[in-house]
Amino acid sequence: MHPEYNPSDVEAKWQKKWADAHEFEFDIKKAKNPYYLMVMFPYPSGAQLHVGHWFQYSIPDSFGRFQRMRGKDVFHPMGFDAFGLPAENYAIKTGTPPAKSTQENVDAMIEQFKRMGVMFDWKYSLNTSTPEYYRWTQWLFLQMHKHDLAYRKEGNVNWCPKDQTVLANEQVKDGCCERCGTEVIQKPLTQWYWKITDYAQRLLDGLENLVWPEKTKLMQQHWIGRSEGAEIIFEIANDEKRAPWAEDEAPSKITVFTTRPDTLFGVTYVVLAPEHPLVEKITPEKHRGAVNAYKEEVKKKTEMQRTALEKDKTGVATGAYAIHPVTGEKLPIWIADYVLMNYGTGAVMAVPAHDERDFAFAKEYSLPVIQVVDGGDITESAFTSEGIATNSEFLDGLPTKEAKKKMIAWLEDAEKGRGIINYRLRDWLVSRQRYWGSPIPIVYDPEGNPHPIPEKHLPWMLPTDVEFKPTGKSPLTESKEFIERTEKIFGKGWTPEFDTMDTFVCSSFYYLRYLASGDDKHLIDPTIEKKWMPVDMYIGGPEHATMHLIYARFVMMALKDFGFVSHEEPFQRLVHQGLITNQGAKMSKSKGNVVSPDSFVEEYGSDVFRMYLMFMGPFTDGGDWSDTGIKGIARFVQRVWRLISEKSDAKVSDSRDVLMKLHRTIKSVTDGLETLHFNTAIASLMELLNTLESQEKISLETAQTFAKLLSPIAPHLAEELWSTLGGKGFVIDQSWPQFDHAQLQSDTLTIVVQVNGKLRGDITVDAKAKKEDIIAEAKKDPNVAKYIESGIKKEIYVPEKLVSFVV
Ligand code: ANZ
Repeated sequence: MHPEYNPSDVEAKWQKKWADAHEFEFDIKKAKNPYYLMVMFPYPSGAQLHVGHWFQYSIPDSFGRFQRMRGKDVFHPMGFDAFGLPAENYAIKTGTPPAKSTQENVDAMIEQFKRMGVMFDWKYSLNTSTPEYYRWTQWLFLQMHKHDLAYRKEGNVNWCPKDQTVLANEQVKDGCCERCGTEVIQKPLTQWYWKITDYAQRLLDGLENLVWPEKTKLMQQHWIGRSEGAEIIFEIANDEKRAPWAEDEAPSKITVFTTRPDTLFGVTYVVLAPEHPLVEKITPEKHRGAVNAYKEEVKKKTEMQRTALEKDKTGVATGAYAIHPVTGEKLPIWIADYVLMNYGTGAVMAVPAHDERDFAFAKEYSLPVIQVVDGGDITESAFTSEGIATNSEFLDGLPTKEAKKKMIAWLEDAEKGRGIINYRLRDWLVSRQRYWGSPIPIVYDPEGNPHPIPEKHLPWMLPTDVEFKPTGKSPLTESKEFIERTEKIFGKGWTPEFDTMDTFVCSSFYYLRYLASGDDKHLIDPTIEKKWMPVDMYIGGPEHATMHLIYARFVMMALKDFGFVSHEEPFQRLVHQGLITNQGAKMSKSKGNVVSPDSFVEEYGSDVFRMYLMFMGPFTDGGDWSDTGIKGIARFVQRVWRLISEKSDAKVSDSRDVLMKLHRTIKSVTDGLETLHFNTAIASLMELLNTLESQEKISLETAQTFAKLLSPIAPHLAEELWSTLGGKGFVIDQSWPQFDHAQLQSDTLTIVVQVNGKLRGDITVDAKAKKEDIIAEAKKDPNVAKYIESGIKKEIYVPEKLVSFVV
């Protein structure tokens, strides 16, 4: 009788054996059959790894182990996204300098990762806040600058009053700071941007060949927001009572962006965004009071409040008029907050009959509504679908698509407009007024002109003589050392750029730096890039659908254009893990509902804990935490241990039924792991266990196969089983079991027999039996026989399933 399986001894033993044998040390140069597996790296936030981390990191490790046993050289590195607000806020709270607390947290996390038994080779790790890493963040900035993709612009930016920093559009969620939830305000500032908009079309086109969740691709499409339409020029009516301006400054036209040029004959007024620079110039004296008062009111609203469809429409007339480009009719010019300055041209031709917001506005202010598309009713609401043009002179009778084309051709001909493609995507605002980030490698001459810092000065060190508390000004302005360093290198009166970079810059290329570990000469060696990129499987949360996952694609494309990499897309296959919740809520420290895995790992071992998380449901679904089922998994482990240690026998061979069950299990575990349905893989191993337990003895070969199948999902247990069975080397170095098609089929079939549609019995026949023999057999069944005595009118045979008699 073997003793109970003791996970904590066994797991420590195998972790040591793996380490002693350098089992998971990797060599990217030697690998022959590369498979690059990446999981989005964590923030070292000081928290202990919680259940959600275990879910996110231990399960992909199982996928990696599976690919390794299938003969792939699996490169599965892990690093730390260490710059940014979480680490900085933690440092502020605890009073330790972020460099120190970050390093402590990283070390603590590495220890916890080791307890999981994951295959990471820490030699390939990275930490984005170290000078070795951020010199490349800065190098990337210089490359962007060199290729005219980095520029400085003054404008209204999103400002978080709590975090005291600028935010990119992507970091504003429903008008609030994505990190702290504070309502974001607009603030005029001069900031650095990267021209991601130059890549809008390529970012859209590239999506097609990626094996990504459809929903994520749709979110990116929506974020990039391609609209085909036209810019149309409306002359401004020359009105005596207009605002006084010098003759040469006279604004003469408004350009609008529309996706429905076919509705041009239905325009009844024109709307400018309240911030539009023309407003001041066209508004006659008499209307200025009302216009300015309205502009003040609008300043208080967030973009979200302004654009909500269901909100009451507000606006004021400017008193100026525009001229319809075709009919020459005079149209009033209004300002209204539903028109935004930062989309299209900040001006709209309003077609109340066919646009909901224009419809609501026209009803509110009693403006005319003219139907120009047939096919729907406009008494209650606008008709926004396509239809047939009407009331539209030369467009009449044309379906919408053709009417658009014809209208654009007319406008281009008359030089009153042109067809254009508009994207919702905005350039990426990369500067931040915070301490804990990579300094932007720019210095200013005494006249204030920016100059890139020559590469030989990289890494451009983040100074340490700084109070890192946020004050609204960049904390780096306080560093004496930073200012002195700049003057020493560049000359008297020169100043450094005080802003640091958005942390999304750090994570936009880290997939390349894992492959360039220790290389401080190149971003990445081109032969290695060719061999390893793109990442074969990237796993991470769906919350990164737009930010990180668009930035990384943009940076890879730009690096390809600069000649540093050969591929254009970083991540070929993408999977989002589900969320582990606690009573329905996301686990987070601030909510105080974080579940620590420690006591469970202590009691049951890390294999049981990992398997239990897998068993909660499909990896992509996540689930609600509850510990009620963990004992069931622990029992499974003990049963497997007993089975293998007590029943396996080298002298025994298995029955046909046992072999069939085994091969069916190999098939379903393989399918389950390939598709990340670890729960079904475990369920079929449980069924196999039931079958094997019912045998007197099982063959050594079957027992060994069981250990191999278990190896990706319960790595320590599997090693222990393997060595108990006398297996050579590590089980993780064995090749993955193959199933035999011939063994999947049973020798016999069970056929049900019906009489007049009612079930009357079932028969067992040879799998190769002929139709006639099966029917004859069915007739002989005693229960069937008594119902067919009266004589059979019809016989039906559904192969491998049923025989049906009609009497
Ligand atoms: C006339 C029109 C008629 C429009 C019609 C729609 C339907 P997407 O598809 O999102 O690109 N628009 C343009 N610029 C705007 C701005 N700065 N703020 C608010 N709305 C703006 O939307 C383009 C449409 O949104 C444009 O087409 C314009 O209204 C409006 F039957 O022009 B349309």
